[in-house]
Amino acid sequence: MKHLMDMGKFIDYKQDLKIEDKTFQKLMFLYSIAIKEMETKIEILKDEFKILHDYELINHVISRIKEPQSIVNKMQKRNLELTYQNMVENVNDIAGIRIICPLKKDVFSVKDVLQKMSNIQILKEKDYITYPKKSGYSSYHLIVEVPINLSQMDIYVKVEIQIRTMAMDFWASLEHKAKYKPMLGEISQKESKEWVNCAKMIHKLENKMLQLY
Ligand code: 0O2
Repeated sequence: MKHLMDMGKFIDYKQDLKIEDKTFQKLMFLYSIAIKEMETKIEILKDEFKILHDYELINHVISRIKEPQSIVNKMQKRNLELTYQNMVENVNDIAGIRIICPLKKDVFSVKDVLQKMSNIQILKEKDYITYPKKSGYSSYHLIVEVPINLSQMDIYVKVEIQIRTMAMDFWASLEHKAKYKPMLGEISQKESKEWVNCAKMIHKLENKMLQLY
């Protein structure tokens, strides 16, 4: 099994990381193929449940390649030297896919199916649904490796998959805008507490609606 770091023939990992360089673009290209491969698998799963089982397991799927500057910021925040090797080995969410499910039980069904897929490797799991983050954030995270078929070899590339309900996504999307990319400076402690309260309310509402459903 070969990994991205085994692409030394095509990628010079010893160079310093520069987001405008060809090497950076080559790596982003490989991450974008991994996204396409994983997205296809998830779309098939979505359609299988819809068509064969008459059940909406997945509401929608979104994907993105992390912004170059966000990659650099993350590495600097972790005091990592800006090299391609450090990027490939330590930044796990360059290729990211988000799966939005209607209900909490669907989130766990999706992760069970992904865990059983024969051609992907699960590297890491974080269950922020059973154990939400201090911020109130809820989601199920998987770091997986997906094989991409290149002309000369198959390579396993890391993809972060976030699985969450529509209600969790509603909270996370707004909170992310407010907290992670602040236009008007840092948010206050009081505001942070309010976000946690909102997460708790959403959690309660979601459980209540699930019972009704
Ligand atoms: P963006 O803009 O979404 O890319 P890892 O190497 O994956 O183990 P990491 O990256 O610290 O370590 O993992 P973590 O905290 O499990 O997950 C990071 C991602 O989860 C974030 O990506 C967010 O997308 C999401 N996330 C984590 N905590 C919160 C939170 O409190 N609120 C919201 N809204 N989202 C959160 P990035 O890189 O921060 O940003």
